[in-house]
Amino acid sequence: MSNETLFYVFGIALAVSAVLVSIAGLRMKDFPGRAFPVVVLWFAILVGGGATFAVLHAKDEKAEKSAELEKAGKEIEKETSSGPFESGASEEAEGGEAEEAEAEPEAAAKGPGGTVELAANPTELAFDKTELTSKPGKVTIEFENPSAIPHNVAIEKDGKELAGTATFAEGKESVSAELAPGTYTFLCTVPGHAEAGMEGTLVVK
Ligand SMILES: [Cu+2]
Repeated sequence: MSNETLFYVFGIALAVSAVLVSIAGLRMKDFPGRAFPVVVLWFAILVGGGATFAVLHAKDEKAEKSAELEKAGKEIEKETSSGPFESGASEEAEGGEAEEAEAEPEAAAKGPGGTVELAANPTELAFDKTELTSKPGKVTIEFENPSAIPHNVAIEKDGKELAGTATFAEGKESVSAELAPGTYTFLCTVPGHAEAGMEGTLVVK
């Protein structure tokens, strides 16, 4: 039986007893008389029991509420922490270098394109080149990272990433983009790497 039910049982018993005692008092001349201590004890038990279970019931409700609150809090936490961590570091790294050609990449990306090779330094935060050149069209950077430090290479125009490889260590990956004539930036977007020197200019002409 729950504390709530017991509270009601004691409450109802108390009310019924009160009615019975008052009826008995009206009907019987010398009530409570010798039964007085018993009546007092009976009421003390009922009142004490009712009060006890009222308190216990209030505690139950409190516990239920805090459990609900905790659950709600956890759900909120889940929602707020589900977004992937994104660093704005790569955007800051972009200087004012790439402001020459304003051509729309898709409109004027016609051309043979080209493939260029790029590698990360095996031990330092650097690429082996700081400038890459290609014909307009589909430009592919074949990127090799011999280092145990994870790197990637992304192509940016005016601080906006156009394409990029995954971040990986000790491997080879390539990235392609349809590029119109202009000056682009290639960089490693791992926080701090472009600032340390993993950044260069990709000239398409
Ligand atoms: Cu890097």
